[in-house]
Amino acid sequence: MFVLHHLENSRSQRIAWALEHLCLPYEVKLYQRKADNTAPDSLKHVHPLGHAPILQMEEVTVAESGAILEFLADEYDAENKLKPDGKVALRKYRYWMHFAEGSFMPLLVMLLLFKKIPTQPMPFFIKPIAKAICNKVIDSFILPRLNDVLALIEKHLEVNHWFAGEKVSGADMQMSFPILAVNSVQTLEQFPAMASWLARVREQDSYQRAVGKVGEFSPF
Ligand SMILES: N[C@@H](CCC(=O)N[C@@H](CS)C(=O)NCC(=O)O)C(=O)O
Repeated sequence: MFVLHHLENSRSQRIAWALEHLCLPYEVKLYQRKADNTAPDSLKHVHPLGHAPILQMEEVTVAESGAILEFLADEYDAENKLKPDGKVALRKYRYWMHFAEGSFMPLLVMLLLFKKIPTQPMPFFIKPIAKAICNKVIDSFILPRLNDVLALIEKHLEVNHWFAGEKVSGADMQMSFPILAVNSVQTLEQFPAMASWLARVREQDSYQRAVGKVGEFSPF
């Protein structure tokens, strides 16, 4: 029996989807976020960084959503339901698996932080300066890069049903979290291929079962 250490409203949703997709039995251990939205210290008893997701199976503890998906693919995926076996599909799978946390999520986290900084308590005369600096970073650095990322995803999904090509894979699971995060703050009207992909994701039985157990991401 797997234990999925799940922080509410978090990336662990990806792993619940993968476990459901592979029909593996698991128990969800839920952790509530602290008032500042960070993880409770109790998660550090499971892994030193205390970030979710963390998956445990007997004496094995795996952190990092990409590494967890790879672990499940290597050890519990005889039918290649998570990791495709064709050369081209595998290349796409690998690219998007890494892209999600390497190129996409850092921009979303930066955006969240730079939007949050000016709302924090500070001397009143500093606030407008903090706001101006943060807006400058958002407009000149984060948004242009985020727009490039979204355009690249849209282009890929215009000609690929799933991120790795024809079949749903771990790459869709990994990409689902940042796309849901974007979709939670803006409409995907400008990105019809991404919107159709998200609709297909939500139609998956395994996805619905996962959401039934751990919920779907919603903005803080
Ligand atoms: N790259 C890691 C990121 C893990 C991560 O930052 N998880 C967030 C939840 S979405 C977390 O635990 N945040 C709480 C905190 O930073 O205190 C992964 O993909 O697993």
